[in-house]
Amino acid sequence: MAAADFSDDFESFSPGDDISSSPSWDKAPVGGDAVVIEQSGNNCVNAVFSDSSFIGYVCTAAGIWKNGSVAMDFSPSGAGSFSNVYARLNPVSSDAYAAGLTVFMGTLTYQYIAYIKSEGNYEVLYSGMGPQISPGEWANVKLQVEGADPVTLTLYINGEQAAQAVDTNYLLQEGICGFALYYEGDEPSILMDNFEVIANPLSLAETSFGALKAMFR
Ligand SMILES: [Ca+2]
Repeated sequence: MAAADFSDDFESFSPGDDISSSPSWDKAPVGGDAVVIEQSGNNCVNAVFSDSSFIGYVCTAAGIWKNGSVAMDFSPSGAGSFSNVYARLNPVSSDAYAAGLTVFMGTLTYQYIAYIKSEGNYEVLYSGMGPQISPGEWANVKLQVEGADPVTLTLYINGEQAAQAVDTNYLLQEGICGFALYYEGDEPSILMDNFEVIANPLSLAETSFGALKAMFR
C-alpha cells in the first residue's frame, strides 16, 4: 500500500451500500456500519450503530503515509457523539492520532486532538470549544500530521486552523488513516461526506529546511 492522495464524495455508491463494499474502504472487525444515503441529490454516509456504540473504517485506498492531512465533513446531532478522523494508525498496535468534535449539549461542541491507545484509552493532546453545529449543519474536520520527533498535529475546522498540538511522547511515525465514530448516552445521528487525504512524501517544513540547508552548504 503506497501512500496516495485520495478523496471520496461517495457519489459512486448507491443508497443502501455499506462503503466497505468498495475496495477503498475496510471496516473495523467490531462496530456498526457506514451506509450511504441520498439527501437532496447528494450522497452522504449515515452512521448506523446497530449493536455497537462504535464505528470505525480504514481508508485502504490512501495506503500508509507519514506526512499529510486527512479530512471529512461531519453533521452530528445528539449529545455525547464523537466524530473523528485519524492518521498514522499503526496496523500492528492500532495506536493512532485522532482529531474530532464531540457534541456535548445542544449545538455546543468540543474540538480535540488525541492520541488513541490500542487498549481503548486515549490521551487528549488538545481540547477546546468547537464550532456550534445545529442539526443538519456540517463541519469539516481536518487533521494535519507532520514530522518525526516531535510530531506536529494541526486541527483545521471548516478550513481554518483551530489548534495545534506537539507530541514529543508517542511519536507515531506512519500508518493508515480513516474515520471513527463513538457515542455515550443516547444514540446520535451522524452524517459524513467528502473524505479527503493529501499524503505528502515530504512535509513542507522538511522541504523548506532542506532547500535552506542546500543554500548554506
Ligand atoms: Ca457526497
